[in-house]
Amino acid sequence: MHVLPRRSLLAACLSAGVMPSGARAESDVGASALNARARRKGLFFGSAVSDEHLKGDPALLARVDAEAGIVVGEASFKWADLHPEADRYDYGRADALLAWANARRIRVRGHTLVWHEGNPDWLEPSLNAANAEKLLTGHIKNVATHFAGKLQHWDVVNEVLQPDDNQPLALRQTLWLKALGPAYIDIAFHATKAADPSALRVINEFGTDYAMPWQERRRVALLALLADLLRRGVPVQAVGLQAHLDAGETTLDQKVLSRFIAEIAGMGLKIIVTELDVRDQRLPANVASRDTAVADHARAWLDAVLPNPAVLGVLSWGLSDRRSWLNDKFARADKLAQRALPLDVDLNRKKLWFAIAGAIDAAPARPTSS
Ligand code: 9MR
Repeated sequence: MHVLPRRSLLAACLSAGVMPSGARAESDVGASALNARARRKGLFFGSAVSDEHLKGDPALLARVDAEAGIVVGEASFKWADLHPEADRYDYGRADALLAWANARRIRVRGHTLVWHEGNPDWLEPSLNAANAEKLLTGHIKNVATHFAGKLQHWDVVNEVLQPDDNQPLALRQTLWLKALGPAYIDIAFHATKAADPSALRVINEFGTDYAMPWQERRRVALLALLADLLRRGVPVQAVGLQAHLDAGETTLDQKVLSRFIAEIAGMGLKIIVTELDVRDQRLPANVASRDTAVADHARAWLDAVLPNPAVLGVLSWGLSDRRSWLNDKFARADKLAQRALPLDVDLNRKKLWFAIAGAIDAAPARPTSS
């Protein structure tokens, strides 16, 4: 019975757009957690988990358990982790994440089979036009077979676009493009399907969030690439939108974004928000105003994306500000930690958590929703 007042307090706070002061992590997990809310709409919510957390942060893992219906390894399914030497695979870290998730009935997505980063040192120097296809299909066959039937999705290729590189189809100039040409994408999707037909096959991409010209070029390039792949029967099934957002960016245009989503959906593809976080590098230090700006920005983005029924769910790139790649790549000048993720360093829910919850609550229920 004591649950009712707490839930109505939360509901009141949500509709007022504020977070209850003194809200405590331990006191409000459970039915109102993000994945539970998402499930009510036929969506999912999940988070990236790093190996460092899996090994040494049980408190954070307990919050992931409470909030997430799906997890993704921040690094543990990349080449560097899985394939450290040419003739050796190491499934230790990825299997540990899988075992942790399985024990909690949390699903797992695989990230990623092909990327120009996250590769072992041996790979690029040993790659040439003659051996590249064998290396690529060999890796995918080994890895996707190892996890066959155990993963919800595979990011088959990651970040393949870079219009500034002036390559065919606006593809990024990478080790794989140099060795195999654009066909490397086809090869990767076919090999993944052959090894694990059940995981949803995703092309994962960043930089399609804002109306500014360089992101407009990336949206146009992605739509053209998808059309090309589908026309040639490449078995791509979904687009992953990373959603590394920037609260200091002023060109978020919900109409542009929802039209883009609708174009992807119109091709018969699903959409997953795969790496949501909100950079606050350009915002003043004040925590309360940073949190509000971050939350409002994410809410505006999600409100443009979640209404489309092709969108399956959302994952954030980490659950708590205890760790974010943004502090390495986009460090604030004042050296303060970014407040980019739903929970703060003490694992308390922030305004961003409430913004995600509100956007999920506002999304229309999917027809498959029970
Ligand atoms: O957050 C990840 C960081 O810890 C790793 O060092 C890095 C290389 O493996 O990858 C980061 O994650 C990236 C993701 O795999 C793809 N999209 C961009 C993410 C941030 O760089």
